[in-house]
Amino acid sequence: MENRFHQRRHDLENLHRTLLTRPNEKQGLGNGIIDRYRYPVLTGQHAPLCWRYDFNPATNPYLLERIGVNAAFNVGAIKLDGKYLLVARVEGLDRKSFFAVAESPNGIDNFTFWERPITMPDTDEPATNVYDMRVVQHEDGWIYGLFCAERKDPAARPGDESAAVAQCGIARTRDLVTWERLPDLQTPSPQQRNVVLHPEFVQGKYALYTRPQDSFIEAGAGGGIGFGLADSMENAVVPHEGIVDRKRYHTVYEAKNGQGPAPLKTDKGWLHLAHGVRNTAAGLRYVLYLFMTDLAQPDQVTHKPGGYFLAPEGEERVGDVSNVVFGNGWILDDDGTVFIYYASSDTRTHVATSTLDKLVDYVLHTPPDEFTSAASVRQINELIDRNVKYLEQTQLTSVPSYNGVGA
Ligand code: M1P
Repeated sequence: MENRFHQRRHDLENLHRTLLTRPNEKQGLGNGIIDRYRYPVLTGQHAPLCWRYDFNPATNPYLLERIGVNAAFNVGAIKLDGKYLLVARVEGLDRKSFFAVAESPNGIDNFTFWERPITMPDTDEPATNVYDMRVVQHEDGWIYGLFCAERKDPAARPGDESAAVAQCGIARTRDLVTWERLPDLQTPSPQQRNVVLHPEFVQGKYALYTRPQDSFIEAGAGGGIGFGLADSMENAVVPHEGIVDRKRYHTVYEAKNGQGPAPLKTDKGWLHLAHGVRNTAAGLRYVLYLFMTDLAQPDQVTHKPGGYFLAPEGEERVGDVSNVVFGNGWILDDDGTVFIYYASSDTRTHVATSTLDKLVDYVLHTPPDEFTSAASVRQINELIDRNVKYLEQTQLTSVPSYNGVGA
């Protein structure tokens, strides 16, 4: 018995070590906008064995997993002291999510959770579930974590055990270890999810991207990525929400959308990552898109490519909530590399890399959605015309990329 215990412990530790140290590999030729990687960077299986197993043979003679971890996804991200840090939504088998930090030396592999999950202080009204933290280094000197704090709907009909209220929880820290909890954000909307703090003051105030919603799931009438100003984060109140990026019929964000992480500052404007949701016969489909807002007025969209730049592919399409990609964390490195951390199907976390220059080029020069099939065909014809002209001028019509017939 003792031997079997020790053998199992040895095997578990080996397997875990192999997973944590597995080198990631850039995937082959993609669309040029991003590079994908072969392996997820974080999964439930990355959770330390010490969180899951009681290693005392007297109290766990079969070395059973005592506390299982189901998933690690929807991560906030920040680079601190040269380390790439993800604040993951870790979900137990009991469906409760909590936050835990995983660090990597290079941003693409070797992610290892810190010793303990984050102990997040509560407010006077404790949340049942917390998830999807957006981590932002604000110019006021604090690192803020904004996340969804979910509670049972006090107005739920008797017997309705699913009705919930989502609000924006706020906490701040200097080191991601010790967190000071602040009161939840107050807005005119009955529910809030996907709230993100802008990294700089706007008109001398804290600026927040919001996502007003009529109910727990439906964005409803207020639908879109909202924006509002708050005097303070210690008692954050957004008295008025304007809509920055509205949901719209027959787009990839026709059902709802939400700001991803805090936008990145570029010399052309603020670069935003967001998720868009549409309904299908197979359920909701979540994809990621990019847009840009004005440097002085970050609630004014200046450029927005049509469609998505990242959608679930292959194994990413399957998980606890299939056909979903969700991105609430990215890191801009000193050399201009952008690490986009996205989760697939509410189960695991991946990285895609790009550069700020490439993403800006994509956003500035990709045709916008013009909302009809006819307009999409016109855009393709315009591109073909430009290509024909260019290739004729440069006499390169025989290059393999020119594969139109009868143009
Ligand atoms: O299940 C997909 C996502 O659904 C919610 O996002 P949204 O509010 O935009 O619909 C969130 O619960 C998110 O965590 C989840 O990944």
